[in-house]
Amino acid sequence: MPEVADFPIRHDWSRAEVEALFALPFPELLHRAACAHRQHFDPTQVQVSTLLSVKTGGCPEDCGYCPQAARYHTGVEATKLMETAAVVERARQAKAAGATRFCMGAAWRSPKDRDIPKVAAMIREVKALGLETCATLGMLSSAQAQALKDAGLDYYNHNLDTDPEYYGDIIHTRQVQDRLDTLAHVRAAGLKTCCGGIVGMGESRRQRAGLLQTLANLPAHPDSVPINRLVQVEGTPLHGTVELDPFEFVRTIAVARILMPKSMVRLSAGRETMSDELQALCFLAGANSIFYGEKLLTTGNPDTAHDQALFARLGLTPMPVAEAHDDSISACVTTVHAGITEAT
Ligand code: SAM
Ligand code: DTB
Ligand code: SF4
Repeated sequence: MPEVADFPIRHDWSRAEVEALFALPFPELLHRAACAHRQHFDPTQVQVSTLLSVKTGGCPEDCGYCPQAARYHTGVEATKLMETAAVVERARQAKAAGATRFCMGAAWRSPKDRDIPKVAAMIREVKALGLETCATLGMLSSAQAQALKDAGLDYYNHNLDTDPEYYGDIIHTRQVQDRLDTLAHVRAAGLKTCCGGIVGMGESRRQRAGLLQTLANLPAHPDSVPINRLVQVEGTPLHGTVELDPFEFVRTIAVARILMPKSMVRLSAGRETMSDELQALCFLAGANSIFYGEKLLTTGNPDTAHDQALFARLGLTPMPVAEAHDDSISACVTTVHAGITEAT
């Protein structure tokens, strides 16, 4: 019986190593992921974020999965940037419902400089409610990243979305390097990064491994790693893609947890069509963050009452903000190791 190794923070993962993790027997993979999870987190706590689309639809990009791209006929109506007061009211409601982080999304390729003061005002007021703030607005210049940081932004979400090898099959209007440049600007401004991708877009396991390898080999592991399961929307090129095996989705969560043990791994888009049992497996595999609230950006998410009941049935509790990145929990791993030793 192999020893369960410790889970160091590494940035030099090879594709073969990541593929080997994917190929482990399911119980062994989940066990390793659960150990990695316990090294830095209390596995009963789940971070809870709420999303709001502050500017919907009409996007000039061609991301093949996205209902907000103007070129696809998905029925999503384009709107202008919301007024600050309306955004703050939604943030207040999210806080009252139990969210600790509020993420504002805009269907932009990148914000115009004239948009930044408006978004900055939203960030300042949402932050003043005592919520963590997150924004996802497309590509940012370094000056824009700094302006958002100065307004009180905590996290910036910008995804790699898929393996660099598969990227050209999904998006043609911006390159992987553009995304890496934005992430560098975000890190340089002192913002925390939220960066992940989508699975179930017809990629191979090797390409899922490539996405996670690329995320883990970034100069710093993203603080949050959203793993989205493709929400198939009629009118987008990816509508009709063969569904991913649910166990393969769980494996993706587990490998993300092992590669990035200190990051929040978010069970992100796609929960609305997941069973409670599948979500429970994802939490066992090391997911410790969700989007909470009945809408993502334009598509649905489980009812809050359903999520509250699921947390109660599984003995999960919302993670208080200060608990993130608590290194003092590593003793749990020792306990698990001891259990293995005794059992063998
Ligand atoms: N427009 C900005 C951008 O693309 O950077 C920010 C908003 S964009 C909607 C944020 C992320 O949502 C995308 O990078 C993608 O990972 C995710 N997303 C969009 N449509 C999705 C879908 N149908 N299923 C799963 N995730 C999706
Ligand atoms: C992320 O990785 N997933 C969220 C958030 N970051 C912005 C968005 C999911 C969008 C799902 C499709 C929609 O609702 O439009
Ligand atoms: Fe536009 Fe973002 Fe959708 Fe791509 S993912 S089409 S950039 S809103």
